[in-house]
Amino acid sequence: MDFYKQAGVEPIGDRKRTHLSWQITPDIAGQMVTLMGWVHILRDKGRIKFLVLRDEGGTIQVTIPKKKVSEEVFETAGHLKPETVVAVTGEVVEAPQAKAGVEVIPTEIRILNTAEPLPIDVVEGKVSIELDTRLNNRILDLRKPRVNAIFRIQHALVRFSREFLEERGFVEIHTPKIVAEATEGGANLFEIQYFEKKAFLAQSPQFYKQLMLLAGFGRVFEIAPVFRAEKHNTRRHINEYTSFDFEMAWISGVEDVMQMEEEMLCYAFKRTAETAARELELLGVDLQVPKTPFPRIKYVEVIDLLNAEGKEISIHDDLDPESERMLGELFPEKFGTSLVFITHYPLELRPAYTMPSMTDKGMTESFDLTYKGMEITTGGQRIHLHDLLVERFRAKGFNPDHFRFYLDPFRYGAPPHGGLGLGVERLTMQLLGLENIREAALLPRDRDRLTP
Ligand code: AMO
Repeated sequence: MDFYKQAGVEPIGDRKRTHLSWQITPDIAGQMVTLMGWVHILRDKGRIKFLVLRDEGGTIQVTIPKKKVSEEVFETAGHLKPETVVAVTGEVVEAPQAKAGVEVIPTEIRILNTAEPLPIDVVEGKVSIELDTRLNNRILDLRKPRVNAIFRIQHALVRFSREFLEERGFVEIHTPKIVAEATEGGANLFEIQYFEKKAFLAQSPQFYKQLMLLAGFGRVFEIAPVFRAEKHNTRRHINEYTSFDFEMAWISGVEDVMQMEEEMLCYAFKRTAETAARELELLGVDLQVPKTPFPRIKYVEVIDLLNAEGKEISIHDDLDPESERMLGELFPEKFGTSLVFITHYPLELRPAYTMPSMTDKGMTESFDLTYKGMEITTGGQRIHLHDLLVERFRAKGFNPDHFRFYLDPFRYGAPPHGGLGLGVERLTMQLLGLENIREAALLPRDRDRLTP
């Protein structure tokens, strides 16, 4: 059975892609090239047809004038539809009127696969559609060059952050996501049935990344999904997100962790600006490399700042979305930058494993990094002293016996350490100025969404 014939298409055969669309430039005029991709835009002017071919690198114009191409090519071109999958072989010809200054005149167009009429447009800017409709059709939505670019930029941010840590001796680890206990408090845990037992989806690699320092790794990092059963749909919460965590031993204090993060982000921003320049331009983002050190401000001072602006909030409260929005305006005025560390959170607002402050009574050696008014990182120095750790678990109302797997190793010599957790989608969202975190998640999971 010839599946290809039955589907009305052709196999790729021995054709090999020679170029990506962005590599078709005037200096290769006269060369024969083979491109593979999708029919992005089609314009039929009768005796001449234009097609814009889209591939991973962007788009390029293919021009099909009846009098310059074979009958077969002209006829095949007549069968093309939006999103038909094609292999086009042809000559690169200078064309000052085309966007790239060149176009391709085909000697062969091979239809590799057909596409049915589309539920949403892949060409942007024709009609604006609701995010929900876009997410329902996410695979097609991701084909849009601007949407695709978001994830290429995210890739660069993660790639260079990882590269930075690797060069500083951090070891990449992979810890279980099926766990026995909450790390961050019980409020937003997903419970699962684990054979005869109750288990949970990990909210964070917190306990295990710390334990790996007790296991002798010195510095570790993990980039992996974590799960939060946030009940409400907000523009900055999803129920599964990618947590970028690192943890380092032998620190003299939380300052070492903050310094590592600011240097990592500067490096990642700089290298992303260099390697994802085309994608950033497509999204109209001028990525400036921030200056180090990022400003540091204590939580108590943040509360004063907000109170002075008329916001009713006390040191015992978490920052609500309005406070964050206000800080998004106040910080650039005060510090001239939108990346600001907030430090010394009160004990009651931080998890049991956070090191209490020796200098600021009732506070902790912890921080959040805020970016354009949104928390993108939480971190801190951890308690490495067994008895203090147990005391803090009790103070938070936990039964230490349930946490023996975590607490016991601290009896046998734990190094001083600290670390952080950075939300990859939040970083991407803030860097690109996206309205909703779902735009920075390939396939977001929220209260109402479990597919695609
Ligand atoms: P925390 O709970 O503050 O800290 O989470 C760390 C970072 O993860 C991101 N984040 C989220 N992103 C999307 N959707 C959510 N529902 C969501 N919840 C959190 C934010 C946040 O700053 N174990 C600690 C980290 C540490 O101290 O190492 C923790 O998980 O960007």
